[in-house]
Amino acid sequence: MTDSKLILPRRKFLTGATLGAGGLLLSGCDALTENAGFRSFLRTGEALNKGAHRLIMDRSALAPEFSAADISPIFKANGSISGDTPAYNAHVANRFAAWQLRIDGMVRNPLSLNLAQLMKMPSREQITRHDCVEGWSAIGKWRGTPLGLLLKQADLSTKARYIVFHCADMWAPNVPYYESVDLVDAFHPQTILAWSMNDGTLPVRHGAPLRLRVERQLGYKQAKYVMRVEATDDLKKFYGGNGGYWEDAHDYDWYAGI
Ligand SMILES: Nc1nc2c(c(=O)[nH]1)N[C@H]1C(S)=C(S)[C@@H](COP(=O)(O)O)O[C@H]1N2
Ligand SMILES: [Mo]
Repeated sequence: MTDSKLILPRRKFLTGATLGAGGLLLSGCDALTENAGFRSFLRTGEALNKGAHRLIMDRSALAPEFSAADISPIFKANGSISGDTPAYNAHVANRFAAWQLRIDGMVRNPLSLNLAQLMKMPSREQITRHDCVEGWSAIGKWRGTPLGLLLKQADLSTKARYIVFHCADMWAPNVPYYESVDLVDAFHPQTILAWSMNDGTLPVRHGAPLRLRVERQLGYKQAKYVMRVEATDDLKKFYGGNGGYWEDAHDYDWYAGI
């Protein structure tokens, strides 16, 4: 037996060991998603769009977090830059003093919480990168209430499968912005309803008084102007039935994992 035959497998093994479990998992996913046949399989049909992509990812992994020095000096505001309805504008004028977040649907203990109550709860702070499908990214610091904590307080029903976020901004008559996530993302440790951005109160253009941060997904999932959080067993019950404004309007993937 020659030396090279002995050395080659050992070197392969060392590379694998150095990469670690996360690295190996990632390279496995890359190999799959680089395969054109598998990519088109992923995009086939609604059931697969909601399932296959999620199955090949490590759903509990954390999105990268950055340091204060990485925070973008300019963070673009995109989509709606205000809730811009008479009711929303009245809340802005009143500095959201009378505003309340409603948490209802498939919960045993529906909640109404004002901003002060939300801010008194345990919160999480994270510096993360926002990636918009339009091709820009920005790093910002977010602080907010973990969604999982709120859902536990609301006593989520065992029948619930998705969490829907109802937003203030209307894109057409009877067409508000809305978004939804499954329960894995709802209880992910980095999924928060943020009321602070870059150490200040959340600005109106970035979704005041409350916006979702679901850091393992693309920008359009980060619902701004969240007024109501509703637990449900079926996304077909809402608007166009695809789980979000862009999913209904433009065929965007419901699961926008990054
Ligand atoms: N309510 C609401 N949420 C929204 C949008 C919107 O138009 N309305 N736009 C989405 C898109 S496409 C992006 S990229 C981000 C932009 O967030 P930002 O304005 O804080 O950058 O918000 C998302 N959430
Ligand atoms: Mo976006």
